[in-house]
Amino acid sequence: MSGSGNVSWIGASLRRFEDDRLLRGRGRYVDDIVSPECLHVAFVRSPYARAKIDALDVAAAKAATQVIAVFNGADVAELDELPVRPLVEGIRVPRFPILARSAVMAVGEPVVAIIAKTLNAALDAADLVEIDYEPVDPVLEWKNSGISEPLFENIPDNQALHSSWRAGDIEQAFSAADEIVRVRVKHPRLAPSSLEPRATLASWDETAGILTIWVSSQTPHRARTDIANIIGLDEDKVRAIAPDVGGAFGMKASIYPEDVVVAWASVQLRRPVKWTATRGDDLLAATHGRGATTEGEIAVSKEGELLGFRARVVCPLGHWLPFSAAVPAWNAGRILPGPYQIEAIDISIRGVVTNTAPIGIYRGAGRPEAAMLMERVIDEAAYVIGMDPVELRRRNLISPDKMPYETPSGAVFDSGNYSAALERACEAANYERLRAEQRTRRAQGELFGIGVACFVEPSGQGWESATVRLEPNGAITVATGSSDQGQGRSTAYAQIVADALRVHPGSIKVVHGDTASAPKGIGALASRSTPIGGSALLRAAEEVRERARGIAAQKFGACVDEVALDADGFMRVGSQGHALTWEAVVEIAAGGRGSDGSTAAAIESTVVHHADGEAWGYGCYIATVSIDRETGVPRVEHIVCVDDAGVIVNPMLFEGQVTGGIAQGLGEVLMERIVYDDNGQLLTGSLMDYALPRAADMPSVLLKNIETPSPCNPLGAKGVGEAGCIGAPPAILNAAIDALAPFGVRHLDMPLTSEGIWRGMMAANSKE
Ligand code: SMO
Repeated sequence: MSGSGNVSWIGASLRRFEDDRLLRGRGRYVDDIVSPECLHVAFVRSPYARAKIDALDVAAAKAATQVIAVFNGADVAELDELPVRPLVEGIRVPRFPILARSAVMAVGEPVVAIIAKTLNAALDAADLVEIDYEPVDPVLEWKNSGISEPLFENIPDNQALHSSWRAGDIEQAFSAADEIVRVRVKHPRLAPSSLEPRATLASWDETAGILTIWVSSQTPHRARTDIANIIGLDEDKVRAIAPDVGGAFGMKASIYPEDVVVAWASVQLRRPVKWTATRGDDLLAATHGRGATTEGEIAVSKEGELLGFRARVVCPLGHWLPFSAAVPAWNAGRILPGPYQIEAIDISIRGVVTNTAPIGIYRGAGRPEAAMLMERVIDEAAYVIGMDPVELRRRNLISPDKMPYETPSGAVFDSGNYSAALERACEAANYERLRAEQRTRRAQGELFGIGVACFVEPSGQGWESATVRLEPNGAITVATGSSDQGQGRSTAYAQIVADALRVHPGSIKVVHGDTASAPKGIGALASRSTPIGGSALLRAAEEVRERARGIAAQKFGACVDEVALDADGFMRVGSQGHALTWEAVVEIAAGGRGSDGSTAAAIESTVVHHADGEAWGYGCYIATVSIDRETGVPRVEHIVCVDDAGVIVNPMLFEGQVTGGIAQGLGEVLMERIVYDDNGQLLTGSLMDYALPRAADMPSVLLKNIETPSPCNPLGAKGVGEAGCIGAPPAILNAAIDALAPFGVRHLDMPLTSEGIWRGMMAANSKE
């Protein structure tokens, strides 16, 4: 606990403490954990998108060498189903068995689990399972009418969720408009593609009656609760540990049927059981992201006043619902019309079941869908009324004096200056000069476009927990319910506590991801970890500090408000005496207790912090794109990003988050796409077929920020983890369409493949 001088650790670009270990290959991921006598699982998965199972023969697999057990749907029929958050009223949840019983509903659905002494033995035995399927035509997209055969009895129209938001006089707005502008956006399905695929290891301790499950999860506490409920154990008999997790992006926010099988099999067989997904397993049966079709209609006056907005969002859900299945649709609906002041709205969302892999939350989870629709329709409106797209935005952004602003859909934007973000981005991009450059380059025959996008990013509701402990040996340990998947949380959290306790962040040990040592938490998702998780830590640290101050006051014979804390320790204000160091405080607090061998913390505080409201980050991005006239190959030349994440704990982590988000957003708009054929067969089952962006695809980026503290949490922080993949796609798509404006092209589909762009140019050419 060395002194820290008078520097403030919040706001310092500290290098990540975790990197030395992670970059040297010393990370410990689930698959690295070796358990003696561990069994391995192979799943036999459905080769059909939809089929009845007529017969199942596992005799040969059971008899195979080194095979310990073979389980099918009948064996796990007693287990409960995976839980779904009932976020949207009236949500209808498809019945989903842990292993398929009489029917399969998607390619990749687990049907049989083979448990063997080695993985290869399990995989070999999987080939011996005989299943007779009777294929049925799958439902891959929602059809407005003519549902011939519903997928689930309780969902007769295949529509699992529906909701709407209406405000203002929408009819009046549309009849008063000079122009009504419509756009339609089809989001490709995406694979979240974390570096580490899913992995689960479960170990049943017969003596203690405890099941320990190591799971690559961003929500270990919920994994514990869900696994315990499903397999019928008390929650306190299950310990979940998320060790190092190599990325998650929403894909690891729910447990999967495979996790349940691993946990249940470990209890049944009284042996450790491990399963690690391959990349192919994840492309096939982990949650996908996006996939929505959105339609927007905006009523605009000649002067550029946005009078009214209608939107319809249809989200495919797949054949089972992960815990947060309703989030993308719900977020998209409630966030629209984004950062613009439009009084009259009519927005509806629906989620539909399909014979495909489930769609879950994926970095942004509805925020990118809302931003894309809004930014496309604004650009089209600007084009139709002949106004510069920046100017149209400038006239309609919610003005800072309206903050906090209640949107027509009932969300409350806590703080911010959206216009300042737009002006800052224009300044940083040198917007006027860019337009001049565009005229020059166009005159030379180049296809060069400029795209702007403004967006908002809600960063979570509810609570998170934290414990701060002064250990008897003087160490400071902090534990958080908000776990880490590579974001650098240990460093950022140590900075927050270091500031409150006036110690060096390197002296703080951050513990997370283990239900046995961290207080119950929600987990790391929805951009909430810093605003809510960080605020819980700040408050716990302040409680510890105040208790220590009380001890110091007693020692000095002073009132608490006469005691100040600085890097040397606690001092009586105005006195020249020695400071009482943290070590000394610990000694006093532990006084007497050490003698009975107690290892209880000297001072400890646990706080469950409930956010006062939702902190809304926001930003404005400007992208430039050039397109090769002969081949249609697009090149993103530059992106300027202005983000407001409120108070920034670590600017280097902020930059890392925004840059990574841009890379994922760039993949989304330029190249990524999950493809099923008409029979529901996955055509993008490997990274040879599913295109991820590479380092060389990244344009140069210029990151700027505005710092408006959020009034919703004591840190003043807002989320920024999803910003890059909310702002970058619409800025890039708008830029690509602007590049083709000389052809009269007003629409391009994502992803922006050279083929699609070339066809767009050809089609526009032939119309002339
Ligand atoms: S898509 Mo995030 O993990 O809420």
